[in-house]
Amino acid sequence: MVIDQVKIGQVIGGMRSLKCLVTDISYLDPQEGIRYRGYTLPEVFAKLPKPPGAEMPYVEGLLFLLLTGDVPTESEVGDIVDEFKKRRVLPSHVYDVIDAFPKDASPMAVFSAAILSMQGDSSFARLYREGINKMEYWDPTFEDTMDLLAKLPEVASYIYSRLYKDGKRTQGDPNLDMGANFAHMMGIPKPYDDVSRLNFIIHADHESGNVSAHTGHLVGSALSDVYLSISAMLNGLAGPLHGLANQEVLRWLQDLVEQMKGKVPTEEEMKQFVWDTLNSGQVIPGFGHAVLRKTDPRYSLQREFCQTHMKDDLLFKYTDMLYKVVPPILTEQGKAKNPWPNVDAQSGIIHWHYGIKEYPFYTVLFGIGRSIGITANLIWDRALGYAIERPKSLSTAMLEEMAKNAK
Ligand code: AMX
Repeated sequence: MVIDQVKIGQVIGGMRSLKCLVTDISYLDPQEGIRYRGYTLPEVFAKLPKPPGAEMPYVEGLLFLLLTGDVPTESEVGDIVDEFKKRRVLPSHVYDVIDAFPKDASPMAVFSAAILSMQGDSSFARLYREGINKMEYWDPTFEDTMDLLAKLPEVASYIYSRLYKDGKRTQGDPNLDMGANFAHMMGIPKPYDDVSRLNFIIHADHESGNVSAHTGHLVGSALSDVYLSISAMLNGLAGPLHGLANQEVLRWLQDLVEQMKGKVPTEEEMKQFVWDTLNSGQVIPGFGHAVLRKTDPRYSLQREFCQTHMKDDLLFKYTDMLYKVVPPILTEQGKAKNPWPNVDAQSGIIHWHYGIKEYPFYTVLFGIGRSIGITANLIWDRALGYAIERPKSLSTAMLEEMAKNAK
């Protein structure tokens, strides 16, 4: 049955909107934003169990929801929290790998390499070598997922310490869930535990056609294990048009703060700054989206958090003014198909507020969250026996010939 037609514009234009992937984990509606297993993000945040006293749900509960489609009970979440605690400890060579990078290395490159360095522990790779039945592939993929997700906060916080701080290894706290433990290892007090939970949950999945999710699926489709697939997807996430955009937002805002000598600009001054950026041939970071055609609900959830916890923050005031000023300007300019803000317009300023001032690290935080959705997809890819990817390429001359014949 035909479900789509392929246009030349899509073939040379990044396969935009081509219906050629399957996932049941999430669906991105252009008007509504992402749904995880059928639930909008506000529903996810309302339904998932929360740690005592927390504003945001357990990240571990999201993994349960993405894998099963069911909202977990407190005790089901508790099981995953306990499993993660058992699997958190890093092999000592991971510290050596991180230490081997120069201090000015990209934290995404270090993150990707650190994950790759644990590939020798893959249960899937070992059992595959031993001849496991393909009906059982999903099981060691699940084990690898649990092992890797449990370790990501430890890896990331050590990269932060090594590249930007004193290089100390902070021990995880066995009493804490994933979000709170990450805040603890980063040495940032409350409510950064809730920031971590919020951040990991909203970044977890965005269908499977975006660069990071698609890379994870593509590499996994060759039966490469979870470590190889997640390391690869992080390299795509590191690109300026994808995960790196949140640091671009901050760099761009800091430029304006400098120009304004720390004052809040008037609306006119802000409009001028936006036009100057556009007129110099640059994009407005944090605005626009390949699929979305409205304000990103991930932006809105972070904005609500900022309004509750940091409404007097200077950068939040700037960001809020941009929300008012940029969409009409992008509409007037008439190029961007979506003039509304995306997730990245807001996330960097929250981490900055709580003391993470090293922007290159923001994409690592995105990467921890994104790993949850991609691994959930990989487990189902193995369970359903999805095929290795192999789309067909044509030459430009062939496309020209086809266009000529069509005329
Ligand atoms: N500012 C200025 N121009 C923009 C723009 C923006 N924020 N968003 C899109 N445009 C321009 C494009 O550059 C393109 O111009 P061109 O015709 O001269 O090449 C034109 O509008 C049409 O682009 P589009 O179809 O609306 O967007 P796209 O699907 O090609 O790209 C995206 C989507 C996100 C890369 C783009 O909107 C962009 O560059 N935004 C700024 C960077 C950003 O915020 N990235 C984060 C995305 C979310 C994520 O993955 N983390």
